Amino acid sequence: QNSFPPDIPETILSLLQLEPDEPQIKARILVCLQQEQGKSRHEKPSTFGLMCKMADQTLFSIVEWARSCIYFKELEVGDQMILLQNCWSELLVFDHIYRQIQHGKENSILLVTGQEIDVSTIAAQAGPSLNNLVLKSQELVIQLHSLQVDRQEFVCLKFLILFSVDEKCLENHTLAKTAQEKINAALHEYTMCHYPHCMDKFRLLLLRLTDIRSISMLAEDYLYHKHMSGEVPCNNLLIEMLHAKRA
Ligand code: DR9
Repeated sequence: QNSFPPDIPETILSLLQLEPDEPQIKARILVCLQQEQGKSRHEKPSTFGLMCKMADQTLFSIVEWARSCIYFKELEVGDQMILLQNCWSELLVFDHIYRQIQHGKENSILLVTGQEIDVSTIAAQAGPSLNNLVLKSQELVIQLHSLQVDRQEFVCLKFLILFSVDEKCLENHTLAKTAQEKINAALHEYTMCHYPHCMDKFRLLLLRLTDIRSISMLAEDYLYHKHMSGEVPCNNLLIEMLHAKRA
């Protein structure tokens, strides 16, 4: 495959170039988790604690990605905060979902660390809320897989999630509106050109954003309850974002 196929819209090419390097992120997070395990020599950190750290670090790299994004980087910090507070959990969920699509196994999930966890293990260890979350996300993985969502579409959807706020909430209405319109148009053109046999792909892809939204809301609720029962480690970016949104 050519790395610069001429028939990919310019906007999508520029988003592809901003894609973070997954092996690099994986390595960084692994170091972070090792440090975490070294810290508490007496009591082994819980699975949950480590998973929180992992999600936290993933969120850091998502924020870094957003700050490098076209349009986003031109916004004032205030507007950037509004956008990120609105979508951080959706971006985390979508990141997780896309990793599962690439993983391509229904009976296990793949973490950013490269660790593979059997769904049966989760069924045995997790409570009902977490189980429901994993189940719902596996269903979405299957749907998106059967839609054959590709990397170009993935970066567009990520970008649409980042800008999925009523532009009236922002100082810079025009820029946000332009960003949404540009990506929508690019994604539409791309799907029509590359999947002509599936005229509806654009619409079907956008519909799935609703599922990501609802899974992310369940995930926030789950995390909030864990936080309230004192299980989430402190100094956690996830919790900070959770509070910022509910405040
Ligand atoms: C807020 C948005 C966050 C979205 C984050 C998506 C990325 C998270 C990536 C993967 C989640 C992997 C889940 C791994 C399961 C590990 C094995 C297991 O089942 O451990 C059980 C342990 C405790 O379970 P419980 O909370 O249900 O309590 C059980 C009770 O004590 C006895 O009945 O669960 C964990 O360790 C889960 C850690 C998740 C931490 C990440 C925080 C993010 C918040 C929500 C995650 C929802 C993920 C669903 C996938 C989209």
